[in-house]
Amino acid sequence: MQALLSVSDKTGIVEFAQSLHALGVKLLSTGGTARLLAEKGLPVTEVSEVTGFPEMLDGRVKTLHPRIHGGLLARRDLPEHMAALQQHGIDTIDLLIVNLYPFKQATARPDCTLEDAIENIDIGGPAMLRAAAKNWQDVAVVIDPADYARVLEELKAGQIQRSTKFMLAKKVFAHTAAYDGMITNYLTSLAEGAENATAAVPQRSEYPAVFNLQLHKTQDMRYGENPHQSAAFYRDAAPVAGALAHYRQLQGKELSYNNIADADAAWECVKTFDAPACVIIKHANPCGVAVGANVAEAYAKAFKTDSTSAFGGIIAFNQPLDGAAAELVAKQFVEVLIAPAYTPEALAVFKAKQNVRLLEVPLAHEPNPFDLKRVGGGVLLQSADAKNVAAGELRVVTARQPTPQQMEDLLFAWKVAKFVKSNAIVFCAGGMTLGVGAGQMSRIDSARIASIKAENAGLSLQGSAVASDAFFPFRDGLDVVADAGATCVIQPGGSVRDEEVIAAANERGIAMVFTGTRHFRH
Ligand code: 93A
Repeated sequence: MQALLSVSDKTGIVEFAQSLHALGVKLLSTGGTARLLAEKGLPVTEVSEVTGFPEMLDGRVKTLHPRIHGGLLARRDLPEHMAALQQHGIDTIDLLIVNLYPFKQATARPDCTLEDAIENIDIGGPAMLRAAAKNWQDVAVVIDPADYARVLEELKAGQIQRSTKFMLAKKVFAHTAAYDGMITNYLTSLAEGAENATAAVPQRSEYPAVFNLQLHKTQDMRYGENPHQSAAFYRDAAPVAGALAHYRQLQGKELSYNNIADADAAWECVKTFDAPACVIIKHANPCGVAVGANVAEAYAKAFKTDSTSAFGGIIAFNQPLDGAAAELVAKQFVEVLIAPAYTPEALAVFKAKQNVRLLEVPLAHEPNPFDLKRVGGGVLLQSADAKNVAAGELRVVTARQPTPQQMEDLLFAWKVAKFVKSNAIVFCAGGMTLGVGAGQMSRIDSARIASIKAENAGLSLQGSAVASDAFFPFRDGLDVVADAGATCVIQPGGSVRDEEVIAAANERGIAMVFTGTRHFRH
């Protein structure tokens, strides 16, 4: 058996080669890798000895040769192929260990010139990788040092398993595709005139011209948003810490498309609170959000906001769900529960309700790197709305100052409003939502709906705090929330009629705070 080793990332390569040698595998290698192995006393044949050509053109041509590619591509089951190898005196290469020039690291350096980048484009490596992966039944190809151990283990046991070889080949094509994507992204994101620059070339935007998201399908769904639509869940190759994609389903029916979308909305919202919190989502909007002394209290408060809509809702907690909270939740019809953990008592409560989907997601606060939306013929890409307003950015614009209690209510309402579809109006008090107006084309209608919902729930808005995700364009919206009983308001400000709205707030004795930040959500 013959192995060819040619790696830029030399992590673990010496130990791996030593083990291969101990198993009687013949070692073939390129310049730098061969030197390293020889230094460690390993018998290694240089590729240049096999090809009869020295490494040429500053290493640009090392392995690009029929003696190498013949050994990789020949099908062992075809006598004609094997006869051709014999005729030309070519040995088979049965194991290929390659990783590529570090293009990503090179171009991440601020002083990287176009020439540096170009020199870091690997040609021979991907050619060998693709050859070996194409011939996966006969050649095992290892691109990732993390796979060295598994390959060795199987070799020691006799041979590399067919399933392992197929897995390794798939990894290669994913890798070379990503590698080419990286090169395209880099080149297409360079500022104009880059081809003539000799110094480091700046990149134009954090968004490359070719969008190269690495996704893996993890789940096929029975259907999409509606039963006549097909759907699947694709997970980022490396989801950020705390993302819903890390979920582990402990019980319950299969998750649907809408379940996952709503679970994400619930989880992203509940994660923004430090105190024990509960978020109940219906059709992508919060219909109840609350904090409490514990998760049971948070749930009880959140449920009160809109117990009618909470039916069949998606409920998330930011702290482990305990038995007391589980007993309360189990009284309502719930589709999905999300929590960082479940106590044994909580699990026992849901044992009798096997239809309830329980998701466990490790809690962490790394923001999603971006947000994307499908539009006809393309996608819109933006950074995620990760902004949390800082105390220093708040500006009281009215004669009346909010009391510390009002300020607390306002900031709570502001946090919730970010997760409500625009136009969003959110009444709150005492760490809970009282009325949520969502997804209306007019802000005044959202305000009316929010107050009607509070009334329907039997909740008083007297002395409440209200958040508006964007500015009030006219004083009419403010009048609606004041009529409903709100005594303090939080909103971005920035309307041409701010003066009119501030005057209205002063007239009605309301304290109003501007955040300077808008939270549209569509
Ligand atoms: O410059 S290349 O594109 N031309 C080649 O023929 C070639 N063959 C292997 N780069 C080539 N390689 C790459 O060299 C490998 O993919 C690996 O990253 C690197 C290992 O070089 P060395 O063993 O000299 O450190």
